[in-house]
Amino acid sequence: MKIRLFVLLGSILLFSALKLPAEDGYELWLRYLPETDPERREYISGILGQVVLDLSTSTGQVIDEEIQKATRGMLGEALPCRRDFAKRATLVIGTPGRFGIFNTDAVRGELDGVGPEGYFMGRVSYGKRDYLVIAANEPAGALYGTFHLLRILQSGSILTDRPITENPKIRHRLLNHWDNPDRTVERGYAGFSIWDWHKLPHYIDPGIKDYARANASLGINGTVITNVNANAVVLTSPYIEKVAALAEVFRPYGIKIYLTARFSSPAEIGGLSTSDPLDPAVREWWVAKADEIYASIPDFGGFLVKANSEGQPGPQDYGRTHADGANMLADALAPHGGIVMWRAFVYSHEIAEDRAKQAYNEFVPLDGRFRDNVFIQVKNGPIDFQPREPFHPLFGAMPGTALAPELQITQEYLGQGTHLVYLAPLFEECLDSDTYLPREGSTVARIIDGSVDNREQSAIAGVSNIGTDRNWTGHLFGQANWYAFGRLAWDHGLSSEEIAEEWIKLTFGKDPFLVGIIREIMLSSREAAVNYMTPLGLHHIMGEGHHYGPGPWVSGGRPDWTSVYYHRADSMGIGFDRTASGSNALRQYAPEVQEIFSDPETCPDAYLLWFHHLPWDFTMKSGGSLWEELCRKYDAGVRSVGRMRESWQKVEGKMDEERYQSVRSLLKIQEIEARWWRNACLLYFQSHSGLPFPPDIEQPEGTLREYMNLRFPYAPGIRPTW
Ligand code: GCV
Repeated sequence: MKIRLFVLLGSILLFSALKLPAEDGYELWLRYLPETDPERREYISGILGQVVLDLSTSTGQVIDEEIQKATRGMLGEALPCRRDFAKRATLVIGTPGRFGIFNTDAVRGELDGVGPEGYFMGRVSYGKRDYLVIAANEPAGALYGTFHLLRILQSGSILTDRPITENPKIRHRLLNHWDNPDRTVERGYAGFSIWDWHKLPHYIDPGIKDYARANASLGINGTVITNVNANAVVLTSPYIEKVAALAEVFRPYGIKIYLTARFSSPAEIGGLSTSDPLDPAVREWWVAKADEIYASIPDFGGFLVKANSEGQPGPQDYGRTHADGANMLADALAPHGGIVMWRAFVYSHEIAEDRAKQAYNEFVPLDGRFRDNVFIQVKNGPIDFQPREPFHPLFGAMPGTALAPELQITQEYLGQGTHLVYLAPLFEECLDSDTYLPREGSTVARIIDGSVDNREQSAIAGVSNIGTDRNWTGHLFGQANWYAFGRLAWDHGLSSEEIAEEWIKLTFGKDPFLVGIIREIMLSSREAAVNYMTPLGLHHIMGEGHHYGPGPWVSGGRPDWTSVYYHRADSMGIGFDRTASGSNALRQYAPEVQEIFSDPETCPDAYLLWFHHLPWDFTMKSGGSLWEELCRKYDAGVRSVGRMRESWQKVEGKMDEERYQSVRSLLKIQEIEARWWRNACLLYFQSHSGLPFPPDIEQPEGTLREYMNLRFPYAPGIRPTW
């Protein structure tokens, strides 16, 4: 009996010793877990054991803090950096001028190819020894280099003999928060806004610093902290003081703060009778406002503007153009080095034109008329962040204007806070699209990074998925989308696979089995979502207002906010004809692109119903009919989620129970909701096609009426004012 008890107690002790400590996801990919492998510990202390660092700048100080945090975590002891050069240094970090080693020809030569935010990392001979060096021209570069090194050390990799030189491919790498002053977040699925306006400027939540660390670790160097559906209050003096307090926290991390500028601010908060951009008093008001902001925030980034779109005020209210509006703000910011991000997300139901064509029609005639410090911020596709869209035709069509892509990290149309959908493949698909403008090889990435038009200025924006939830993004895998955006903004040449692998190792650990399983789940997840939501080029068939769940039956009211406008299903067929026989949106693309998309035989299935209205019995590349293919795609989407769930079960015990269970539960919801999408959409489309479901798919349950009657009055993230 005693022996049995002993064995039992022993197993309990052993089990609890083996159980991995609980994690809530707060540490993101900067977990710095204890390194237990003695060889690895030795390797890490051989690099971080004695770091010599230029501590004279605030960025130097945050590098020191990060290295102490990393060593405390990985080695169990915080190792502070030295401010003076030491012969026993294991790593030297800094910029030219501070330590002699940075003034050697070796380092100077390496820095020749390094831009303002870039860095060199490699071994350099100095005196009679070799030192590992992270050298940069500016402190921010040294910080990025440090995070790169920490990523290598955390993920179980090693530094090779080959030196590393990195430069960001894009100059302004921004998050866009759609956060309102009342702390609600438009299309936010991770709680409330992290900006606590009520307590600012005197109280700053410690999480703000962790937010800055996380962004800097990816190279994100700017953040627009307010919603594009803007509130003028953020431009009033008390709010500028609050914004300045946040800017103080961000500065050492190389992050500039930006605000959304409500176009009607001069009239709303400035006491003027108009906000006409050609009115001298209005122009002066903006100049004075910019001066006021820069007096408090000398490194203020600039303004993001949504104008004459979805009810927002803009220059057209006064008969002026987008260029008039953007240039007025640009002129006010230019003396301070600020930029304007002017959004091209414009469309109107009053114009009898395919919504997909409207931004192009409005902006192309203005090409070359914007100031040098204006970027036109263009969503990846011509409608609105759908699970899949072809690239926006504006890319390549405005060679005289700097364009910046806007990607949506928050999953407004991709399962919101409950679905695991890894978005890097979506981002990559857009960035790698060849616009053929002006010639083959002019991918969206090369247009926006300036290489096609030899443009120095470049920018990219990602609509944030960050909120007050303890794990920042609601769904743990939402973190991967923040991570992927940041990494691609730095280097759009990285692949979704590489980024996924990096993130998994940093977030869950380097066990190859675990990495393999999770990578497979992530890489299949976006296509799964496309299949169970909007396969074959369908788009905009989600529930009304909240955009949560399926709503292919949505009709009535503004046509361009309905689903029937987009899928055009009837008894004959389905799809939006955007060829010459229809809206001819295809004409907005280069001839080479038109050639691929204009013929349903050559048009990739992925975009088929985006560009074509086809009969239900149209023969697909697979040999089956369009109707059968549509049913099978929806079904395949559901099956993929089933496989994702099964795969996830295989990693049980390979990570802490808390994070494992949280993802497990959400995957269950995802499978239920994928089925819901499939059933509701197929039952609806069947009401048009009148055809039976292929016998080899799981037959949709329920009735169309039941699905149509579902209501979600409290779905999260809806815009509060609408
Ligand atoms: C910020 C879509 C979203 C809106 C969003 C808008 C935009 O319409 O549903 O919530 O508003 O895009 O990008 O401006």
